[in-house]
Amino acid sequence: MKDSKRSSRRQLLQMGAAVGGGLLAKHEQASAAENKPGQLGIPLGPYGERSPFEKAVRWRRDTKTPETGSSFTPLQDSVGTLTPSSLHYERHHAGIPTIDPAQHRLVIHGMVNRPLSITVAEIRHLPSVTKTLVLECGGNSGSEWAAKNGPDVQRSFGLVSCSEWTGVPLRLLLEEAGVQPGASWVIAEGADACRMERSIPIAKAMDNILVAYGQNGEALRPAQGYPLRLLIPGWEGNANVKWLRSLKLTDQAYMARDETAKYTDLMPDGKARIFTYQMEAKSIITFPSGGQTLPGPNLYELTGLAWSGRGRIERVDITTDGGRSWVKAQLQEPRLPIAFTRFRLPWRFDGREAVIASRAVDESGYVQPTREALIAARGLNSAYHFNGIKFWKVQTDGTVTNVEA
Ligand SMILES: Nc1nc2c(c(=O)[nH]1)N[C@H]1C(S)=C(S)[C@@H](COP(=O)(O)O)O[C@H]1N2
Ligand SMILES: [Mo]
Repeated sequence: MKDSKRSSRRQLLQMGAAVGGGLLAKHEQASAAENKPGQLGIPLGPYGERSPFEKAVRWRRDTKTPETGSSFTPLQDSVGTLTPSSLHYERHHAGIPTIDPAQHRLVIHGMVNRPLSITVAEIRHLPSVTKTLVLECGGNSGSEWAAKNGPDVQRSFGLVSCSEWTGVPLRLLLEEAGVQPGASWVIAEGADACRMERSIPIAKAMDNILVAYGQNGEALRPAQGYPLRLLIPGWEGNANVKWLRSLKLTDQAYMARDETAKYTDLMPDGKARIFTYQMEAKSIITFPSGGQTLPGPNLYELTGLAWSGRGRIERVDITTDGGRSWVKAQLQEPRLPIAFTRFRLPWRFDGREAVIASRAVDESGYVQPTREALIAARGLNSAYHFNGIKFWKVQTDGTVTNVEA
């Protein structure tokens, strides 16, 4: 502990010493005239677009039907802690339905005293809550179970994003409907073609779930569930039903496809872990990461993102020697619970091969495990819920790859 504190302070001092010469390459020809100050720019527009020079896009694997599949957030290009709505990862089982909010209804029925059919306008007028929350697919980084050869942070870890969500507490709507004694589950159903369903225990439904209509200061994007979706803090993406149309109170779980055939973990003893909703602490170095190249030996800011479904990130440790020693990274404040926390560490690349990784610790004391520890506990049958430590290799020429390359 003491050692890691001292060495991170030493690295900071090194970085400080380099400011004022050495961090930036010399550009002798640079001049302000490049901006052509005499020329008018383009006109004002009604809805913003990013600079044409910015190229970060979601990545998707080809699927038989273009409507289904996943697209991955370019985490390596992210700065700060929020994901722009336009780059939020997507996971659709039956395409993105086009829903007119004036026609849409949310029905609350089953074991309730007063079945409700609520309009979107009514929901938007109820007392609201805004929370910054990570959303992560239970299948994110699932390819890491089989091998450590993910080429880059986007394709291996990009099924996670962080937005500011606004909505109504689900509890408020359930209390309005009057939950009958004995009702122990809420079955949520989407309005997409597959009518995706998930079963949610009543205790969580009465705790902190949002029926969200807002994302990053505007309405939800269609891909994120416009006009209404569930936002379940800390729980796997799949349970966060989009295009929400129905909430049915029952006394048993539905055993829907996505909680039986999918999003369960087959353990080595042949039994499956099921209803494993909560996502655990995880972190990933985004710079330097696979596919990037360091232009040469120099001081760099090593940075990345950490998050936990259980709450705040307490600490992130960094290794640059393959896990032999660890130092504490600086954490961006405020550290919001169940949200991206950016970590940073000044780091000198001296031209020798370096194997780097981050390890997150959350406020519950949970420590992000190694891949080996996860495999020892859960075997290799699973495709879901991988949160192992990810190592990148910085080669002597500055190229960054996975550790198997
Ligand atoms: N109705 C409906 N809800 C859904 C899905 C879907 O296909 N249909 N996909 C689920 C899965 S698997 C995930 S990971 C998240 C993805 O949310 P996003 O596309 O907003 O990132 O939504 C969940 N909710
Ligand atoms: Mo998912």
